[in-house]
Amino acid sequence: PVFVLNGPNLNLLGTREPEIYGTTTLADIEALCRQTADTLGVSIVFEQTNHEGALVELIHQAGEKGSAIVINPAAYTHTSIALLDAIKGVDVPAIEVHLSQPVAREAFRAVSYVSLAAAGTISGLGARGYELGIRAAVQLAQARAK
Ligand code: CA2
Repeated sequence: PVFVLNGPNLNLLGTREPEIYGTTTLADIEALCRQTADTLGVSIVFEQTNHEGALVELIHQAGEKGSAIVINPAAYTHTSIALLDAIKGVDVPAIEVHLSQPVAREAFRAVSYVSLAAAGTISGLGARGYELGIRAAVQLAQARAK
């Protein structure tokens, strides 16, 4: 499976700050991801957690049981060397996804530790970024398997 991982506060999507994050809920995004995976003939594991260590463990699981990672690390993007090291430590490609365009926002969002290990980043396209992220992740995983 492709592991689609979501970081802190993304469970609140669709309830607040619609001007930044839209009205789409995380359940809507999960449905879009499952639809995309079905179209591509792959399975997904879809998880959200507010805990940094839990994300580290999910990345490890993806390294053991998954073919690729699509991750929106949310605020941990800008702070977490632990997530960076976890992605570096597993042998599967990771695509970083953001709903908003972090570099166009506050200065502290311009830095991404996760980008140092990600194969690519999709930002600013809302929920559609997840679909594009899954497509990119599957292509990278298939290219590796050849
Ligand atoms: O644009 C993104 O996807 C972010 O990863 C979202 C994070 C933010 O810290 C990153 O800089 C960019 C925040 C996710 C929290 O989402 C909320 C949604 C509704 C209400 C409150 C928070």
